[in-house]
Amino acid sequence: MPKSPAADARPGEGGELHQTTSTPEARLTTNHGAPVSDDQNSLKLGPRGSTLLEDFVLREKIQHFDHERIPERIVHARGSAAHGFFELTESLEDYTTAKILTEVGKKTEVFTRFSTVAGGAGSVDTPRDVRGFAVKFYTSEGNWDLVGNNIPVFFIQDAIKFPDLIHAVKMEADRGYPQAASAHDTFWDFISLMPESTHMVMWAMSDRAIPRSLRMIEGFGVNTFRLINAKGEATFVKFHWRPRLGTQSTCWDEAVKIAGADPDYHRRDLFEAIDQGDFPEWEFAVQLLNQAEADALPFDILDATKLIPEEDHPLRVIGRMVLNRNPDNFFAETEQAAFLPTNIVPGVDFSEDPLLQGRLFSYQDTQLSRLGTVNFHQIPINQAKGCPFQNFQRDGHVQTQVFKGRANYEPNSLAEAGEEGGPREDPKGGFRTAAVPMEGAKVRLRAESFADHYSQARLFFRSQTEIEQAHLASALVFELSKVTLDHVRARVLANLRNVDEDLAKRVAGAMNLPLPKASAPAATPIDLEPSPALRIVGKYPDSLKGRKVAILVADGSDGAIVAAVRKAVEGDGGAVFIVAPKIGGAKLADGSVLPADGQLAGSPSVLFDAVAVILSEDGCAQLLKEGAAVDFVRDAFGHLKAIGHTREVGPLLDRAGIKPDEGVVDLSAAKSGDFLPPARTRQWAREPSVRTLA
Ligand code: HDE
Repeated sequence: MPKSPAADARPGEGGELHQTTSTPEARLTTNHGAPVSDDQNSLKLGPRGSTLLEDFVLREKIQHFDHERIPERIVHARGSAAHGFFELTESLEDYTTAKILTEVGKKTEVFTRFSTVAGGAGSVDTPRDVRGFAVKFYTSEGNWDLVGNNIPVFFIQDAIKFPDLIHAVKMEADRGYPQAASAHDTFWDFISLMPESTHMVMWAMSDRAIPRSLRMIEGFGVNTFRLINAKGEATFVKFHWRPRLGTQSTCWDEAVKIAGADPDYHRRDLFEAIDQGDFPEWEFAVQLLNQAEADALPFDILDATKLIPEEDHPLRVIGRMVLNRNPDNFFAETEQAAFLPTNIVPGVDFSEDPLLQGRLFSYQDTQLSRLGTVNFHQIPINQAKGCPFQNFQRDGHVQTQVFKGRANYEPNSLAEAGEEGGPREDPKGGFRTAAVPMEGAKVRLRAESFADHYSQARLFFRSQTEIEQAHLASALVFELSKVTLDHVRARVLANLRNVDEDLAKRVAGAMNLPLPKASAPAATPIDLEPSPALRIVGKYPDSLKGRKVAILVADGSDGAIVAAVRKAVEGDGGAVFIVAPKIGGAKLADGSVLPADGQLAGSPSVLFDAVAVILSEDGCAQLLKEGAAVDFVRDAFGHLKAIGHTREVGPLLDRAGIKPDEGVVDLSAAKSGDFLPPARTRQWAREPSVRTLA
């Protein structure tokens, strides 16, 4: 009986192919096993050619290379992933029969892929964008894919608008730019005409869309699902992931510079953290609502542009996810991973959310053009590893399983003749759709209960701290200033007036544009109780765990101060990165050489959470001539980071125009530990002195 190919691998029977090995006797062969005698020279007529068509070794190698690329994902093309496990800490057995949600203490393998949405596979990691947060749980009842984002709501209410949304945000059709950016005409044109997108736009303009690290983002299932218990009762559920390292972001100017300094900033950060045993972890939580509670919400629980405030329906933490293993091969795993919202387990069910309903078709379908075969579930990363899969589906492109016997249909009675008859349905344990009563006429209509497009946009904006509101307003100014169509800008402003008068005024004022008449909302917005849970400022964790501090040194630096800062930072859970003008390191005052982790020009301060500049008088004099050194401290200051420094660094700080504040710590005078409190957060109070915010 066919099983998960990984289970019983035998050559020719599916499962893993012979891997390349690095033992001395390992022999280079063609794909078909013919040993290769010379991998340096093609077969020629004489040493100077011509090359012969007969050279099957050359042809096979080049042909395989020619076809190495596959179509990238139509959205979420740029992604980074890791393996790990999920562990349930609290059972939901009153609500669901799903084993993954009831077997406390059981560890289930997961593969989690994070992504940006708009950019291509080779685009940078730090654009202003939503982040995908897709988790594949290899459960004992089949794969469960929770394909979410780091923002709990979506731009549109109905799947039929998805192609329009994505066409609008991607590179403009005639010119092929901008790449990985929403700051352009077509995106804002679409947004301005789709008021339902306003709530998500608030999130996308907030600092959540420029995360510090993939290890520091929240995750949300976005769509409403149902849990089904043993009695067949249904409960609405929203899924949440909360990072142990807290939700942290970058500054916009910083994100832009990181894009140049390290386009792989997030991918590298995730890979290195896991490689060094610093495993990222998330809490898994649910919000549960029965029908009466759902009916009492001031919006429709099926509307994906709405969230359920935590203050009204608290999160219940039921498990954790740890990512502890990097993929062995980026293409085989991260690229070929196929996430499907239709991958669901008994005890969990969909809701009628019209966005989710469309997703149920799209993901399965897109894999055909991306992975090229209906058998994409046989690719190792996609196999149902937690359990066997067996059915009567056969053949197709790249079939890797060798099925035995004649049973490829059902019902059959072959077992009565002693032959293998194959699997049968399981009416008790199999997946069952909740018998939710429904009736109605066939219509193309948007429910009245979906009409309020502004109340939650207002809720989000008004729930933010002043700093976050200013960042959000400034992001709108940045994006709309890149828009070239006056009428589009005006329409966005007209819509913003329904969110918050002050916000609209600030954005218009910062663009020097008149405030147009407010647009007419489909439903009058209401004032909801602010939700402090929606803020991120003021919630950074009280340690440097997961963060990186750069120490800039040069010849003559004081090794004792370097050692003290290193001890303090590492003692607080942070990592230290030594930056020096030369990669070979710096000769310290005591004559010893301190090796560098990075050279100054290639290690700008945008890549770190805080910096310490430990220079002698001579060292500082030398670095005054280096633009990269001046930028190093100027950017650190501009990006609201703590700067620790020796007294001799004064001239460099002056050159960078820095007026020391509480976040600038003289390490010659203070204890190195004094550097820690400012290093653990951003110096928000400094911001008005370094840039004008809307
Ligand atoms: Fe997706 N989405 N999506 N999406 N989505 C894809 O599937 C789609 C939506 C999300 O790491 C595609 O395999 C439609 C919401 C993530 O591989 C595609 C609609 C949310 C990923 C697709 C949505 C998401 C995708 C492209 C509206 C948050 C990356 C490649 C009805 C809950 C998964 C692929 C990965 C990927 C369709 C809306 C999250 C085209 C039609 C809402 C994280 O099938």
